[in-house]
Amino acid sequence: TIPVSIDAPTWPEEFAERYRALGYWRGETFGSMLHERAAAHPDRIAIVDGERRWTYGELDRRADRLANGFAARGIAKGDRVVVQLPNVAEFFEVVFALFRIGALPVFALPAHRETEIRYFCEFTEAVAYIVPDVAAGFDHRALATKVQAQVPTLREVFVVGDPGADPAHTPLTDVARDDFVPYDEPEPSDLAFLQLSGGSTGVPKLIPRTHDDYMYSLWGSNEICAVDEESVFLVVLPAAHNFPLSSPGSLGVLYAGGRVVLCPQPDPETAFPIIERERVTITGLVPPLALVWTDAGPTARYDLSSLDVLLVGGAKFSEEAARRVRPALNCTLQQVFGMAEGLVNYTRLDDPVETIVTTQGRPISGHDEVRVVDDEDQDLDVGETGHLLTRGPYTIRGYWRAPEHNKRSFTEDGFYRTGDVVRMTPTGHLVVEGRAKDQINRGGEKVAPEEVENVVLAHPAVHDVSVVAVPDAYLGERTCAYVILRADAEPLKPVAIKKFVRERGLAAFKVPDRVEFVHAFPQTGIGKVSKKDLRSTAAADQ
Ligand code: J2J
Repeated sequence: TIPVSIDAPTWPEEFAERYRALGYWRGETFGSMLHERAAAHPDRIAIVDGERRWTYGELDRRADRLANGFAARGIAKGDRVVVQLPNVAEFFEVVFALFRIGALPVFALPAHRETEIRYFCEFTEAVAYIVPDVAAGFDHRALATKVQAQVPTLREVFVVGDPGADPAHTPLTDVARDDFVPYDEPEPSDLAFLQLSGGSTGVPKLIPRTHDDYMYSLWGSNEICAVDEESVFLVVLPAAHNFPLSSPGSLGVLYAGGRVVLCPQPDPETAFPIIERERVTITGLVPPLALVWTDAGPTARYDLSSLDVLLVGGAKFSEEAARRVRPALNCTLQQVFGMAEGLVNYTRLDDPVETIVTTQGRPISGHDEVRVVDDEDQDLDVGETGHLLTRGPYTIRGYWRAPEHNKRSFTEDGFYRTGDVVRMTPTGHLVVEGRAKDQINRGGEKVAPEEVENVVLAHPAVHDVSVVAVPDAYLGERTCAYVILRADAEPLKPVAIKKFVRERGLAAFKVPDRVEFVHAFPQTGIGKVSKKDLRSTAAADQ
């Protein structure tokens, strides 16, 4: 049986001992790691954000000063702090300060809006929320004011940039202080942060990651992706997402003593000049962006020759698109199939080209246990397609404060049910064939239909709704909401539903791409809505 602590199940002691004995868990914390790097090479550049360049020494000092300031304001080990920052240098100052005092960042994405942020703050009983002033044209301070009025635990709002008019908001620059304020430091086995799950349920699940386990995923990734102190990593995707954070991501590169360069926008016009100027060696993209980059590569007016490795993951990268990477960008493609819950698979840099373009890689660790099973949890043979279950040194044993959900998402003996449908090749590489979870993968951004359905159902004219995936040449999948209006409702335009979802404060990527009005849903044999039939209808109607 899985020992269930109040907040999150953890590894049984025998597993923890094994992972330590094998040298996977090195007994480091993020706080100590940065101190060590800063002591070893204080003058090396750690973070580049536009014209700003912070050395390891400076990042370390900034994190220390901010840790003092947070501690002075009563933020303590175990407290949750919702962090919603775009790709700016302060993201690292903030998270390392929180890591140092053992407070847990909750990694919101810049696209999240009122519904998601209020939920994160309420559910985690967050004591603070950290925002930019305005990002991508959206005023996060106004959102913070609203959320603070609704969530009593939320004592503090810290703003990166102009704090604006709300007297309850504090500019981040006012928090840092030089005098040491004592605080209780975290242990390597303690939680470091809460990451967000892509989700298939009404509300996103929170993923509890420890210093020990996450740090292993970083240096394990570094070995596989050849990241070292010469590496220059470009953060193109939102910095807080698990992929650009850890595979090998900004934190992996900082672990290795390399350089992290922040990219404010993912388009080639923004990214290519930065690659040229900073001599970027490695970056990670979701498939739709990889398509845009490979289209733009051959005629680019910028020198991209420093780029060695392009990681592509988050959603299935088609073989055809994968073959275009080297000719277009003259770098090695590394496919990555990962999840914020843990398991990360990579194609290896020296794999044969056929393996690189036709598989999604193999696990980081020799002690990642991977099972491919049928609907009855019976193991299948190599080459057969089934459900992927996994357990290992950096895969969680349960979501945070979700005991009921955990019974469904994990087996009795602690394997995580990924919801992915895969096939294993004789070399141990995985090919993602599909999905069994009710989730839409919109170009790497995950949409839980139930979450969107719940919002649409709140519309007074809506009787019922079902949200399904529609195939899309660019994004892989897009979303379509099938809506049944109330018998007495006036006819509506699709845009009215989209507007309603947006105004309710859901991230823009969750607003249905298409809305169709119908009189009934196809049913399964047992009288449930048949999403399978709806998906076929949606695909045929395109
Ligand atoms: C098909 N599906 C994929 C791939 C993820 C590295 C890379 C990605 C993520 C990530 C991550 C896929 N082909 N190459 O955290 O560290 C789908 C699967 C998986 C889900 C996880 C990382 N790569 N997927 O995407 O938590 O369905 O993490 O279970 O956002 O994305 O989503 P997420």
